[in-house]
Amino acid sequence: MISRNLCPVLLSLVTFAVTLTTSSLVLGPNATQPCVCLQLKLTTKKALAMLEEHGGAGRFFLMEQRGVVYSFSSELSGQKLFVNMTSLIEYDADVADERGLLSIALHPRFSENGKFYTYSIRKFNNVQYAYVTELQEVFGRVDVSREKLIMVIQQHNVTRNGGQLLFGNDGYLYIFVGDGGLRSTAQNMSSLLGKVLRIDTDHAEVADNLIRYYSIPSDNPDVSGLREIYAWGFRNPWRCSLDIGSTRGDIYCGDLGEGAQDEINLIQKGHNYGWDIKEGAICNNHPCNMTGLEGDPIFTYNHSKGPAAVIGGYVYRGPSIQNLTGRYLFADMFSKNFLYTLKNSSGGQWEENHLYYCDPGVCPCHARESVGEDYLVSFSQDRKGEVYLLTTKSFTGRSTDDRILKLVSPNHDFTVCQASSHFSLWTTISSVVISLAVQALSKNYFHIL
Ligand SMILES: [Ca+2]
Repeated sequence: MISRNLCPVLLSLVTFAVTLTTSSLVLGPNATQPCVCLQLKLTTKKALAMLEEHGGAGRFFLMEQRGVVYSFSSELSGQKLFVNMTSLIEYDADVADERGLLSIALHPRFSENGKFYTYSIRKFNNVQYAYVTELQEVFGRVDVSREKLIMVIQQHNVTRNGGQLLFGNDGYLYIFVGDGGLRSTAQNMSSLLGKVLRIDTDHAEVADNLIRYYSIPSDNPDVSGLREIYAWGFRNPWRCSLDIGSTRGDIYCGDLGEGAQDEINLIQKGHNYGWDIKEGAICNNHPCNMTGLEGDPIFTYNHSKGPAAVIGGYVYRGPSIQNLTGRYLFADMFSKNFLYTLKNSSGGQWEENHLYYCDPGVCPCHARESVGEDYLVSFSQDRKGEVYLLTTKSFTGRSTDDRILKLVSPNHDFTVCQASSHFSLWTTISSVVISLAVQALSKNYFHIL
């Protein structure tokens, strides 16, 4: 008799619980905004890059700023040390150091030739330089002592080191160099600082009676300056990426401003992106001489709400979050509640939206992480086009539980999680029923149940 009479109560409690949860389904803090869930993939120590090998065994490589690269299987398991460059580079884990190992790029035919490239900050005779080097995996091992120096660029400060490497659709290596802490360098065409450089690493050539391990692509722009220069006028390009779904090979880049505006740029050959004549859309000199500034940012934002540091991301090309397809995702290190998305509208305008993190209650059971108080320092994209956030708990290099979080689509229907929510839902229902029964018995109300 008890069970028969309890049924309507149980049913209404379950309906109530489901209604509560579905009311916030797939909506962010603002009910009109879409949101994404986060799945923990790896725990690391200040990782700044994660790459997936094209072909071969399909390994992943995870690069930590302190100078270590690990390899993982295609399922992101089986961690192995791949390269340790800690003794070569300048990096102080006790402070918020912007130096260290800042980028690696796999050669387009890495699975055949084992070649990859690094960008790191080092010292030589007590002077600081950005080093671009080539290393090679031979029979599963990388001998750091056999690295080839591709390029060495003097830095004037410990900050604004830039430091992205990537291979374009054209097979050439793109190198994103900060102004090195000396703002006048970005418009100086005799300096490699404050530039995007493009080189051919497959062909060595003789220059000034010396062999160098790269050549200049014949269609690099004619800039009446150093021939490595592909685009210029950058302050501190931080995290640049190739859109793997673009046949043109579009390259996007975040560029950190001085104190007023940060910006996102779409990199085009021979364009001047403004620094230090402009910061974002703001002119630094009066009267403003905009002659020759063709590289307008596609998006700028003010530092009006406090500290800001743009973190360039990726164009989402994964199969699992369909409403993000073709949108460029990026972030600011200090905006902890949302990502930015940019999409080129049919009218050619760039439309910006916020992408919030979902309430965990509407996320799949395996994807209920939150960014919390962590700082987002970089992004990653796998070969399928899925996007990952690289977060850290601290500006120093001492935190050990930094995270790699994969963006995951929220549920379209309410799902009770087997391990936790299912248990807690029934625990809640049971305790409510027992409490009602105890009250009923104690007050002799049993007949109304
Ligand atoms: Ca600019």
